[in-house]
Amino acid sequence: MCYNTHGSRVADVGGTEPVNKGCWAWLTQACVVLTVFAASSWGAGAPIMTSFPVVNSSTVVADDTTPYTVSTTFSDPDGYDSIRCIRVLLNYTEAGGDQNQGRGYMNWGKSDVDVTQWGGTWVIADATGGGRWAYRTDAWGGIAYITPVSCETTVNGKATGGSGSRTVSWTFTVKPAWAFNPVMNDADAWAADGVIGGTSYAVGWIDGQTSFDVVPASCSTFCATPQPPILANPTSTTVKLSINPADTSDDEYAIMISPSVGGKMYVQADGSL
Ligand SMILES: [Ca+2]
Ligand SMILES: [Ca+2]
Repeated sequence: MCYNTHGSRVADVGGTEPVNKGCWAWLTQACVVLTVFAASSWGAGAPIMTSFPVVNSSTVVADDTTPYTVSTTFSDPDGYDSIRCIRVLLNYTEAGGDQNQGRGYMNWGKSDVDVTQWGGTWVIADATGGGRWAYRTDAWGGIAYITPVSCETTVNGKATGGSGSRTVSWTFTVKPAWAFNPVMNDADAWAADGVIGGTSYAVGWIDGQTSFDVVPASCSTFCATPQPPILANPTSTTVKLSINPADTSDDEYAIMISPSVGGKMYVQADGSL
């Protein structure tokens, strides 16, 4: 579910999603879930996400050396010049408001005012392709889990007077502290257009749809396709889940529910989402 708030000052808070009781599914390492996004306009003038944020590898090695990118695209019916800020936050929805669960926060903006609009401590630099980019150091994981490296932006379509889009791609490396912490992750994105203090459309945080896992070293073996998990004792708020006895407990497992609940879909070690 996506959010769009017209003409408002949307701070770094997320929307809420309806709670759904969904079917259970599960994943092993490097499994990718991709949902086709049917983009639709929320009203004239507002930016529209046309490409979900995605990390360029389904398995990320936490060696703080291998570069990865996370990219997203927004279009705007007024042209790409209308878009003034695009942000990406790793595991934003999964954090459920607990900033300590974020794994890094980067953005792109037309100016320094755009990238620092919501406060906090940022390291700011020029973006390749124009504008400025920044990464936050004092919250949402800071630089404990990633080393931000660079940012590149490209445009397509019209600058003004018609639809145009902007793609932003941030390059980063991943630190060992992120390995299996948690196992499964995604990137969430946000955008705004117009001018601060004037007419502006702010698109609330949109949950990424492509998961990736973070591992301490390159995977040397991959387990076979697992059997369905075993569900038992369902109540209105709980269910008991077991690994299929045909599978080996020596493998690493991640359990996912779908659709997500409040933007959270992966079961943590303590059974919570
Ligand atoms: Ca616009
Ligand atoms: Ca997310």
